[in-house]
Formats: sequence, structure tokens, C-alpha cells
Amino acid sequence: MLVLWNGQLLPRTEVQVDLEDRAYQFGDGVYEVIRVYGGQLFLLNPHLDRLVRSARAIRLDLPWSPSQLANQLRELVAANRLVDGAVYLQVSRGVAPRAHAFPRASQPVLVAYPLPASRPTEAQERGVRATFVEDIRWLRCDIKSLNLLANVLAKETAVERGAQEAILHRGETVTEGSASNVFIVQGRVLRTHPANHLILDGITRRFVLDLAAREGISTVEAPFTREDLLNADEAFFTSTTQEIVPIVEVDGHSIGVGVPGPITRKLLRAFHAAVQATIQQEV
Ligand code: PSZ
Repeated sequence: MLVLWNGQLLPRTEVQVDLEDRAYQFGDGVYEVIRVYGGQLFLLNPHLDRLVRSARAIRLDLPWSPSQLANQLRELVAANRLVDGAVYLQVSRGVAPRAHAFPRASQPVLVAYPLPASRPTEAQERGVRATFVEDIRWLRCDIKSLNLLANVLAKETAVERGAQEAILHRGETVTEGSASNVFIVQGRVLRTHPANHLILDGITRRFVLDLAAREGISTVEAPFTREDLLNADEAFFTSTTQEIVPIVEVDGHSIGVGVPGPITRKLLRAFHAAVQATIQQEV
């Protein structure tokens, strides 16, 4: 495997992660996961725009322009002959003697490498179980920061309960998943939490909202409660690698009739068609 490390492509064993990299000690950095279909970086520009926003929000100056990053990532994909998978990209504030305050002089460290990913076909067809977990994160969940401890703890709680995903809630309000955005269908309306400081504005979230509009499905970005979710006709979560996954049960309560619903299935078909169209466009 070749790894992109500050503009160079190196074998994994030659990448030297420093003991005092601030990502390692403080989680002081930002990241992205980008899906690759047919050798193409899917929705690359929105991911790079979000990386720039996340970096700015933590006052980290990126020394690379989005178009330079795009070129480097395309080289990474080509060098690894990556066809179907994902790319993980992180930028840390760099290496400096351990101290909380920003170092006077440090160069950001960028690392990117391929991750395996494949469409979760069975989960998409059958749906999955989810569980409620209190959202104990900080109040800047819009930043895709390397600090994922609360997300990790929530996901582990889900695993312990035999659920695929943790649905986070602040009090009664559902925010998002531990590593996904959450949608419900109420009648003919698709609803998801607004993109504010309480959630990550998922690239897949935005893509699905746009797909829904094109499919003639009404959408509303408004908070909803745990009870709204339990009473919804359909529910699903979205993420870069999971695409759209129907939620058919939450803590033992069936959602709708307990199988993936018609609007969710329509969106899944539209999503898969959009992916297919992107792959074919570039060939
Ligand atoms: O492989 C995986 O399971 C992935 S790849 C990306 C994610 C999970 N999750 C991103 C994410 C997230 O961490 C939180 C807290 N909320 C929403 C999302 C969805 O964001 P996008 O759609 O940009 O991946």
C-alpha cells in the first residue's frame, strides 16, 4: 500500500509518524473519508470544501489548495489501483514539543491512504437495528475533528446491545448517528436534523436531500424527537461508506411495519443509479 504523506507517495512502512504529532496526543486535526467507485473519488469537491471548513474552524491553515489536494488524492487512488473502496485523509496541526497551546512554528502533517469499503447490500435490503445513546459530545459537532471518543463510546454501546448503529439524542431531540446522519419519513415527508453545530453536515446527507427533491419527495430540515422516530413510517441513516441503510428496529420497537419502506427503497435505487451514472460518465 502506498500512503500520501505531505505530498509524497511512500510505502506504509516508510511513513514516520512522530511521537509528538498533535493528532496523536491531542486529536488536534481534521479528517475526511471519501468513497471511491470505479476508480473515481465520489463527491470529492464537497468533501474537500468540508475539509477546508473544518480546518478553518480549528484555526489550522492548510498549505494546499483544494485543487492540489484533489490532484494528490487522484494520484493516490491511481498508484494503489484502487477501484472500489475509500480514502481516509487526515491533517494534523503538526509536530511540536507537547503543550496545549498552538506551537509557534509547526507544519501541518497530511496523511491519506486507501481503506477497504464495499456496499453493505444485505443491510440495505433487510434494514438494521439501532439503539438510542445520549449525545455527550461537545457543541461543535459540525467540525469533522479527529476527537472521536464520544462517537467511539456510543458505537461500542450499540455493539454491546447487538445494534448496528447508535442514534444519538440530546434530551429528547435526535441529533445524528455515531458515524452517520439519521432521517425519518413521516407520511410523504423526509425529515432530518438541520445542519447546525449539533451535527456533522454529512456529504451523503446533503446528496440524499438533493436526490429526494429530484424524486419529488418533500424534505424538511427540522429537529425531531425520539418519539417521532419510534412513530415514523420509515427511518434510515446515511454515510459515505454505508450510503443509505434502513433502520427497522430501535431498542426493540419496530419502525413502521418493521421492513424497509417504499421511500427509503426509492432513495436507495436513485442513489445506486447516481453512482452508476458517475462511473460511466468518466469511462
Ligand atoms: O466507514 C464508515 O463507517 C464511515 S465513513 C464516514 C462515516 C462513517 N461517518 C461520517 C459521519 C459522522 O462521523 C458523523 C458523526 N455524522 C455523520 C456522518 C456522515 O457524513 P458523510 O455522509 O459525509 O460520510
